[in-house]
Amino acid sequence: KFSCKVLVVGGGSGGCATAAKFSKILNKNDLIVLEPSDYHYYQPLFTLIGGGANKLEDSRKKEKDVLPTNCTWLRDKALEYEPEKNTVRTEKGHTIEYDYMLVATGLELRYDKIPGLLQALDKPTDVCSIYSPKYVSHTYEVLKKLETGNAIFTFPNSPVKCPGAPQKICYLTDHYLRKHNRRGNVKVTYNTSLPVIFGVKAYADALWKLCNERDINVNVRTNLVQVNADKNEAIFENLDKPEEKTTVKFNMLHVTPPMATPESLSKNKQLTNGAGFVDVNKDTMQHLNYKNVFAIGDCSSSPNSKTAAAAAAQTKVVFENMNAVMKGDSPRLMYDGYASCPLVTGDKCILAEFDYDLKPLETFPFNQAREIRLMYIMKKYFMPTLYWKLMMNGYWNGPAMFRKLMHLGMGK
Ligand code: FAD
Ligand code: UQ1
Repeated sequence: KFSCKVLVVGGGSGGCATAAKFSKILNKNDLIVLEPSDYHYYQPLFTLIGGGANKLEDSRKKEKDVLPTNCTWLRDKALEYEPEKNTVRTEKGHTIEYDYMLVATGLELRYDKIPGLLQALDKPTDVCSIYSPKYVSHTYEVLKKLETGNAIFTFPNSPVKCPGAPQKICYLTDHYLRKHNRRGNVKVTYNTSLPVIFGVKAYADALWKLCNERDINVNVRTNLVQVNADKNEAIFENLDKPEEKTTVKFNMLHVTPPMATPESLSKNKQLTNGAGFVDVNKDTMQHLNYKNVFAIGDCSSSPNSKTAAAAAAQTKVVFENMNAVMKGDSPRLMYDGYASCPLVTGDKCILAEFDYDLKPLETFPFNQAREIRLMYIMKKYFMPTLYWKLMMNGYWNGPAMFRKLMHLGMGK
């Protein structure tokens, strides 16, 4: 049995960044991070690994080197949450008692939800996926040998992390094929379950234009339901007419899997909403019923776009508000829903930044809805350093301060 003042469940982007902040004010025994993995991945690099610009090793560090030294790391998994008793039971049979808990378990990849998909990915075949460290490197292998036929990219019928990534890998494929004079022989198709190409109009307009110019076919409300890797066939349903199924032959199939919060969390109806997300106040990130429980990142019910950039903007809010509650005050700091998605389009990038109202909230004082080379350089070379050196050490709360500086006090 363990007990602590602050328990952080999940040592990914949000959990680790916030634990780093707490490690500066708490003793080692007062701060427990519950995290089963040996490695911590910088997932935003997966897109570039899929496109061949980076290697898997570039995206990973040992969890022990990423977590703050001044915390107690339990290499174990949360199995049962008992918020009325302030305890969590773990896979290895321990009970952890906490005064305050931050849930940061992220979203799980549910490749298993699509019949035939796991068999296809585990073989390997012409099916690939940048979302998992297990499959991301194979994406570039499939791309390298793609000469002719159909390249198909999917977006599932579930909430996802980084909703831009399913189309970034599509643009990277198009770019690669053009560079190698193969584009004329390959038909590129993006099939999305969503009714739109992107949730923010300014960026959606730019992306539609780009798809038209590059001859990328976009089908909305189109959902992958089955993969037959032996025959190189994918089956899609029309979400508006579910009885209407189409079978398509592919030479490359890039799959973004359905995602969900871990079942150990979603089965707890006291902590989560109907969709399985930790039921928090979207401004303060505090749980609606348990005032000593907060959530950060992909597993929270706050209706922002699920990105590491959003988790970064939430760390300060969560940290300050948990501290306020510890002092007997009410949470005061408000999260504005900031999320960012560097939409890599080849060797350039459209840097989408927006808030809860799906209105652009851009850091730089120029229109970011254009493809800009400098934004790609930032994504590839600057963001990883910012993540490992600043965010993972509790020093990055998102770019709000720079945005204000660059707009010289004008605007938000
Ligand atoms: P994670 O970082 O996923 O961490 C969750 C942690 O919880 C994991 O370490 C896991 O092991 C642990 N955990 C799970 N279950 C349990 C349990 N039961 N008990 C204990 N621990 C548990 N974001 C951007 O901002 N920009 C980008 O360009 C970008 N691109 C992306 C591209 C791809 C291909 C992917 C996959 C993601 C991308 N993201 C991007 C999204 C970003 O990686 C996530 O939004 C971010 O990591 C969320 O942080 P988190 O802490 O909520 O979850
Ligand atoms: C960001 O803060 C962040 O979190 C660390 C990302 O995830 C990797 C991003 O991709 C981006 C773009 C931001 C926003 C940062 C700037 C400087 C605009």
